Amino acid sequence: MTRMTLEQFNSAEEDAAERLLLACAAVPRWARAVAAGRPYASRDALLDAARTAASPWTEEEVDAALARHPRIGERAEGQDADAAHSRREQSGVDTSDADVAERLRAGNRAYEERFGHVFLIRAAGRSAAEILSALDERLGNDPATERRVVAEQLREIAVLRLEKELA
Ligand code: 2AL
Repeated sequence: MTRMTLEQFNSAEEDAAERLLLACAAVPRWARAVAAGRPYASRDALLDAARTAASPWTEEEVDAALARHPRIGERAEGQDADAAHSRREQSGVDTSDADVAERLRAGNRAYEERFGHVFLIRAAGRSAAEILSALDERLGNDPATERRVVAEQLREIAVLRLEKELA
């Protein structure tokens, strides 16, 4: 998944740097802000800047980032860099287990009915059981609380993806 070293990222064309960032989170203002902060002295400085520029994201930015994420349990198709990230992140979710697949389908449906958008969680490092338990718990959130949780999960995903891109 590594596409660039930090040195390459620092000296890349604006377009290429922004493209790499947009695969981490589909938020153009964020990608522009992080790209404009180059050069970064270290990976940590870059990751800090990525976090800062994402805190907060506007409601519209959260919606834009959300729209690029497939449901948990649904495999992202295609060659886009963000689809490859998604497949890797969801590799711990075993949908060949019929019980897991059915519980995810039901949970996703209940969540979407309650909140009006896809259930979003940083899936990397989480098993299906952990994800299902988080889904259950989050169904009890009020919409404002849930909105904050979603934004935080999107930030976590973005920063983890950036770490992978720049190993
Ligand atoms: C995803 C995804 O594709 N990767 C990840 O960490 N979370 N999707 C989702 N609906 O939460």
